[in-house]
Amino acid sequence: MNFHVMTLFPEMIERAMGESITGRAIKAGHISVNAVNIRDFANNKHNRVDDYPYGGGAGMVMQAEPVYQCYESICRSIGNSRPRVVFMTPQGRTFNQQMAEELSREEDLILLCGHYEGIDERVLEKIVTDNVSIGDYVLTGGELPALVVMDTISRLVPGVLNNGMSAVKESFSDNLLEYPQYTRPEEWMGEKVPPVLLSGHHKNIAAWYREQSILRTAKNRPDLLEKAELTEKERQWLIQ
Ligand code: 6GU
Repeated sequence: MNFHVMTLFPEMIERAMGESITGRAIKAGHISVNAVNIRDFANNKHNRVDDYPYGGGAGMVMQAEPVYQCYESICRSIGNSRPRVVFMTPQGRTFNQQMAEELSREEDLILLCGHYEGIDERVLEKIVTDNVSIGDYVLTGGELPALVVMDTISRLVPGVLNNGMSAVKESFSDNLLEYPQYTRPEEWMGEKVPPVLLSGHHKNIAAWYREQSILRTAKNRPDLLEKAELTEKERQWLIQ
């Protein structure tokens, strides 16, 4: 997976993606991150890329031309292919695991990060294929959302996670939240690890995990529970 990020803050993207699991994935060649500064495509000597909005109103608007030239430059760098362009905007569709799975099948992805009050609609109409938000709150720019989207996609790319299973069976793939985890010591601040986990009885352990997942989902995300595939016995157990 090759990520290309159009941004006014390329260091924010490079620094964050260079750490931890995504950093290791870059070094191993499983993913690449190409952060391109939209300001490098400003067409005036002051390197301005924003201007006042027509019609008035608060704030500034990013101009169409620098964004478009930045996009063309990225496309030229990958043999004139035209990858999907994901515009990070609070007006977009709310990002979820299913969207991440779909996007992870692309070879190249362009992420466009807005700033100021927005971007001139005309360039958005020309290049954007997907409008994506990360939730119902407003951030100062699209960089953090782009990082969220790239991180989520990266861990789905083959080879990025060491354990081949861990990307598959986790929260949201089955609409159930993860069960609680414990490690040494066996007792901490007077609190013991649930005895079943020390029993070595794998069938009982699997049943306990399932039970805990269902309880957690019922408590924190009842909306997910409606979509989860519970047996009739499990549904009865939950309402008793
Ligand atoms: Cl994608 N951008 C901004 N600026 N704010 C957001 C967002 C995106 N998603 C949620 N809030």
